[in-house]
Amino acid sequence: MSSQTDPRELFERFAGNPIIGAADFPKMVNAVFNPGATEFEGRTLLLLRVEHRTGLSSLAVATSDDGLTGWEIDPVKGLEPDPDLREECWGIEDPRITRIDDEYFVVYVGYSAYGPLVSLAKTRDFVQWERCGVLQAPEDKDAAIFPVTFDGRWALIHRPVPAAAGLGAHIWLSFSPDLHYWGESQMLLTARRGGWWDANKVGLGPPPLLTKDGWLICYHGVRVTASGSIYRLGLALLDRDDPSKVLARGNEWIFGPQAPYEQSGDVPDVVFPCGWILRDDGDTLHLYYGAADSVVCVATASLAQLLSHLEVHPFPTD
Ligand code: BMA
Repeated sequence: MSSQTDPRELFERFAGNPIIGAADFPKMVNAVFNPGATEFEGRTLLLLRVEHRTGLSSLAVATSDDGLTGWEIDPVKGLEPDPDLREECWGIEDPRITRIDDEYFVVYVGYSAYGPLVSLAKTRDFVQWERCGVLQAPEDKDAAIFPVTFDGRWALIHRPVPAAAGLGAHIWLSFSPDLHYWGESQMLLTARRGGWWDANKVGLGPPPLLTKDGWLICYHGVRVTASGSIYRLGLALLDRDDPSKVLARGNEWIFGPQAPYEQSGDVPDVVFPCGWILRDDGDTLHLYYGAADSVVCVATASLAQLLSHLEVHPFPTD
């Protein structure tokens, strides 16, 4: 299949994909994928999940002037798992960055011996970190906080997995007065069932993005097939003042594995974004994603086109 993006697609793959791979690291590593993204000191900063040749992951930083080319791996910045913390004894993964003033709130997956969980660390420079502890117990992942509070409460999107088999894994919303104690947990976006592309398992991609129509959500849906899982992306829109209200959700996936670097790798047929950046023109959106759990890629969309897409896709049935 051609790696050229069909002109009818909403996202266009960067011709220079993959933008970062294992060979870009001075030390031998297995794979680099699932990056968080933000702007830092006038440059694009990606917080990369680096999977070492132990199988365990840590977070490293790469920066670029234009967000597409000239990526430089930073020798100092990044976050290592703390060997004294049981909640991340098997590494740290899949960071989502929310910038609030000059502080970056990084929600990441801690891989504990009791399952994956959701942790938070804060930084101002990606060198010094303040760990804020576990936000959600296992099994939970695919989480990010909103950059604003709602009636004085912080809001976290996350994806717990029920212990009972066959119930699906759905996206939840929880609130906190202090980023420490979380409650008021409620279902936000359910995995659909049956033949849908996002049947049985969904999870948040990048942190929610405030737009003129509300909070734009990009989420992954997992389709299980005879030859493995396919991770694709869909869109939804949440109310600006009450993020528990889902205003729209697309029926069709808007991005899926098509290019060779997405279809083959350690885990074939995976596109998995943890970050996106809306550029200064207010419309160009760069989506940063891991492809096939092996490399880091970028794709570009028009925010206006994503919002119009949702307008013509009424809230679906399941
Ligand atoms: C998910 C996460 C991601 C990974 C994806 C595909 O459950 O663990 O880190 O990219 O599976 O393997």
